[in-house]
Formats: sequence, structure tokens, C-alpha cells
Amino acid sequence: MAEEARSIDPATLEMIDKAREDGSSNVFERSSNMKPCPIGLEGSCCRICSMGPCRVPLPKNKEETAEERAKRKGVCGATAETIAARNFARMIAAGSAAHSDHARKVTETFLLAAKGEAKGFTIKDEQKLLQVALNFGVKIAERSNEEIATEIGELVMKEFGRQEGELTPVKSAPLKRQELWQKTKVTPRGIDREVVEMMHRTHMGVDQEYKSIMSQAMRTALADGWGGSMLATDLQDIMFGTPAPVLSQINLGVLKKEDVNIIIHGHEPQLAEMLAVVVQDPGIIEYARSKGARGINLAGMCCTANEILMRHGVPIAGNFLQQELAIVTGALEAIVVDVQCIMQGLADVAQCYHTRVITTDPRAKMTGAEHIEFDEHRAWESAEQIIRTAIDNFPNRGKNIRIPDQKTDLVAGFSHETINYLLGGLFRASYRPLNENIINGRIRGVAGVVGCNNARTVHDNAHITLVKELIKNDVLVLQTGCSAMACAKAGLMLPEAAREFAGEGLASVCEAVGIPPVLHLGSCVDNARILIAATAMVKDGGLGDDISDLPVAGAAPEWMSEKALSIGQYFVGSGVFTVFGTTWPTTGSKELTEFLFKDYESIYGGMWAFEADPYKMAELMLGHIDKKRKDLGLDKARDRVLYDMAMRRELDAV
Ligand code: NFS
Ligand code: SF4
Repeated sequence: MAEEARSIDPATLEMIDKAREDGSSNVFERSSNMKPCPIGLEGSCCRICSMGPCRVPLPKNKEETAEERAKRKGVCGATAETIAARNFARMIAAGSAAHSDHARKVTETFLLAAKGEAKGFTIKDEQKLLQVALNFGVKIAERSNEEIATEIGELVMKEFGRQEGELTPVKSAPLKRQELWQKTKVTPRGIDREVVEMMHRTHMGVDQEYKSIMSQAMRTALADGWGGSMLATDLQDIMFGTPAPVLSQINLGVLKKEDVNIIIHGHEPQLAEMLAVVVQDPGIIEYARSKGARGINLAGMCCTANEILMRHGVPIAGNFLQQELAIVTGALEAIVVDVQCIMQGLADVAQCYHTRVITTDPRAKMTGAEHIEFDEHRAWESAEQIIRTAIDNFPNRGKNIRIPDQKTDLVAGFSHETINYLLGGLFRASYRPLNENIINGRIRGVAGVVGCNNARTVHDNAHITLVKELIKNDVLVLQTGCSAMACAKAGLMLPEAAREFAGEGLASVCEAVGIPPVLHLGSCVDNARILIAATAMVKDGGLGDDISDLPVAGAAPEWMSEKALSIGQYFVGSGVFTVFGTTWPTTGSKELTEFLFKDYESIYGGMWAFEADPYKMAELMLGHIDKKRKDLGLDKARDRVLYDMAMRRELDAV
């Protein structure tokens, strides 16, 4: 790929150039030098036992004869179907494990906070506490928040090791969906149990029927979406506050030349929350000044960034592919990381500059980085030590500093609770107005566009192109993760974007409610918020009685991580048509791919699709949304929409 085709973000392109001038490596350069293995890419390589690795690639450019097909097997006799399904299922298990281990860590901190053993962490959102207590059947009565929280924490902890029955949050799904999961035997029992069983069943010589493997993969993914991820979001909201709309800025231009710049990167919000508080401490600011800085500038990267953006308005320096480029500015004193999506390349890049790479989690260390462990028991002290380390590094800055100008305003903080409130008002919070506008056709449907960046495709391009196409066609877009960041950089997360980019119907609704046409719902574990929003739409009526009836669709146009596959799988299992871009990991088995793309619809009401071109991806999603509208008898309603003043007034009155 030519250099200029690597990203559509000018800040990113400027820093790729600077990295080249400075002789520093980066992900874009490395991806040019590393060709993906075509056999692994299609899921046709099995290396789960030492009789292999066995490669069973689909023959290229010719039809396979039955005889050739029969020979395409691993040493143990495993077929291409089994091999591709095992690979796919294991990726889902890893993704589910990542989200859920994040949830476990949050639960541990939550319990410490409830018991008053984590100074600085408290119960911030009482209303959410009571809501979750209700979900878990925890008695409220005269009990203190701390008592209630302790019981919730203990019950949540048990969800990980639960051996039988059903995960508690599964009961938040529409009834029809729960029945379908019971009937198809994919209701998750315990979070850890499903991941372990998936690993067992994909061990050499266990489950060797691809549909059966994929059935457990579904259960493992549902244990993420309606388990780990949902629980992480709930407990984080209780501890740190449920997000409400907040104005901030995004892109590398949020770094400040005169300040000590610290980026917090990764996924879990605990340390980031504490850093956001400690950087405001007058004593620590004074310390920064004593080293010649004007102040301290904290910014985020990847999903940790989304967490503190949503709750504190902390600016975002960039998404996944920009992490090394933040160092290349020469103005970054420290990049502080916890878990997930952290490139080991950071340590290499940092060698060319003064930046200190600081790992903080005992589960995630990095050769070439320094480790300052974050201890929840003494959260303030840990955060202060990290910030002082960054401040001490300020005088070591070189002369070679260039911070791109680009930064864009955005409004974030759209939790399910906020959407409910914005639409319905405090006293009759509901999704009714959204449903009504879908029914009357001003809004054609709702799309969740989520997921990563991927160096194998043009950075940010597919996200922005797809989302622009969707809102132009009156589809309200809900976003999380690095995808949200891409669209925020393009200015799509401002109320003004409705007039500029959205279709007439969607724009009129956004303007009446005062929201952007693209709503930022948070980090990737916050995809659970999309499940809850979809459920609320079902419960408010008029759009069928299951998520699979709704005119909605999902996409991850630039996915790269195993977590994204787990997310996609639980969306599909929840009844959502879900399209992934970039590459598709099961193309080595036509049968398995057909099963996921076609047969899944009759089983789960939702199915996978693959499409790398964002325009075609939009067409697929719109086609699905229109099909659902037709099934609901709403295709006529759309034609009748006229935008006169009477309708505007009626809309305002909703
Ligand atoms: Ni989601 Fe968020 Fe980004 Fe992808 Fe990584 S940061 S958890 S995995 S790359 S969206
Ligand atoms: Fe080969 Fe079978 Fe071993 Fe896989 S499990 S590496 S297909 S022998």
C-alpha cells in the first residue's frame, strides 16, 4: 500500500512521515513488510497438535473435484470445516475471555470500593446501583449502599464460576430471545465455564462437527455480551457514574507543547479514573511547574480513552493505529498502559524519543517498558507515582517536536439511560419517540458500527464512509470503540452534523432532540449498552417482539481483534445482521462460511456477512433494514413522509 493510502486522517499521515524522517518504525511500515499468511488468513491452518501444523487451503482459481476435496484433511483426518470452525471458535473464546477478565478485575475493585478498602473509589451512581440490585434480586430495604454493593459484587463474582443454570444478565434480554437460546441450547451457564468448554472442545480430537463447535462458540460469545461485557459496564457505571453527554476533543492535536503530556492507553477504567483525579491535584501541578512545564495534560487512547471521555470529558489522542504515532510527536512524556490492544512496537518506537512506556497491570508486561504496578488498595499513591515519573521525564524532551494541528470537537456520553432520558424526558423516560419515528419513517432504522482499526486497510476510511452512508439514508448510528473515534475525528459526533450529513428525516429528529446523528456509547465492553438499547426498543412496542424483528444492523468495518469476533458473534446470536470488513477468517471452508452467512438466519434470526467495500456494506445493511421494515408492515409508512411544519410541531411535542 502506498504511504498516502495508509490513512485518511491528516494527523496520522503527518506522523507517518515524521516517523520515516526520524528513522522510527511503526505499525504501518511493519505491515508493508509483513505479508499475511494466506493459509492462516482463511482459517485453513491447524496447529493444535504436534502431528501438524496441517494446512488444508482451498484450491485457488479452480473448482475442486470430489476426490481432491476428500483428500483435503489434516493428519488426524480433521476436515477443512472442523479446522476453520475450531480456529474461529478459539478466537471467539479469546475475545470473550478478554472482555470477561476485564469484568472480573472491575468486580474485584468494586468489592473493595463497597467495603471501603479502595480509597478514592466509591458508589457514585445510586440509581444504577438500585437497578442492578433489582436485576440480581438483592434486597434494598433499609440497607446502606455499601451493603447492597457488597452483595451485588459477591453475586457478580459468582457469575464467572457459575456451573449451571443461566447467567443473571441474560434475563434482561427479550423473553422470546431467551426462549430461543434455551431451545437452541446456547444460554450461557457461567462465563469461565463457557470459555473453558470452548477450549476443551477445540482441543485435538474432541468436537469434530463444525455446527456443534459453532454452537458452543455462540454460548461463549453470549457469555461475553450478556455476561462479562454487560457486567463490566454495569459495575463501572455504579462506581464511576453512568455517562451523560459531555463535550470534548479528539486527535493527536490534543497534545500540548507546553505541558507534561500523559496518555493512558488500554481498556480498564480504574487507573485512568484515578489519574484523571490526581492530575488535578494542586501539589502535583506545582511539581510539574517546578520542572518547567505549564501544567499536566492527560489524554486517552483506545478504549480506556472512551471510558474517561464518557465520564470526564478527557480528550482522546487517537485510536488503535495512532498509538505509536503519539510517541512520534516527541511531546509525550509517558504512555501508561493496562491491558489489550497495546502494541509491543511502543517499546521500539519509544527508543527513538524520550517517552517512557509504563505498564501497570500484572497481567500485561512488555519487554523494554518499565512496570509500575497499579494497586487498587493504594490507588492514589500508584497514580501519583506514575504521574511523577512522567513529570520527571519532561526535562528530557528533545528538540524534535511536532504535534499535528488536527483536533475535532465531539459530544460523547450516550449511555442507554441518557438516550432514554433525552428521548422521553425525566418523568416518562422511554424509547417510544425513537420507535415512533422509526414507525413513521423519519428514521429508517438503527445501526451499531463498532470495532477496531486494521493496518491491512486504509485507517478510518471504512468507518467514516460507512457511517456517512448510513446517516445520509436516515439510519441512526450507535458507536463504540475505535470506530467511534474515527467518526468523531470526522466531525460526525456533533449536533451540527445532523444538518450537514444526515438525511432529512433523521436530521429533523436529531434537531428536535438535540443529539448528533451518530451517538458515542463508549468502549467495546459498552457494546452491551447497544444490546440493552435494542431490548428497550423491543419492549417499547410497535417493532415486533424480538431483537431480530427490529430494523437494525451491525458492522465492524475495520476489525482486527479476537474481541471483535466475540462481539460480532453475540450480536448475531442476539438476532442482529452483522457485517464485518477487512478479511473473513473462515473462507477456507465454504460450508462453514455458508452456515454462518445463511443458515444462521433461520436459527438465530441474525447472521454474519463479509464485505470489505464500505459502500456495499452500507447497501447490505440498508437492504436488511428495509426487509425488516417490510416484515413489520412499515415499508408503506416511509413513502408517506412529508416534512411540513405540522409534522415538525408534532415531532417537537413527542
Ligand atoms: Ni475494541 Fe477497544 Fe480498538 Fe478494537 Fe482494541 S481498543 S476493545 S478491540 S482496537 S475497537
Ligand atoms: Fe493436524 Fe489434526 Fe493435529 Fe490439527 S489436530 S494439527 S489437523 S493432526
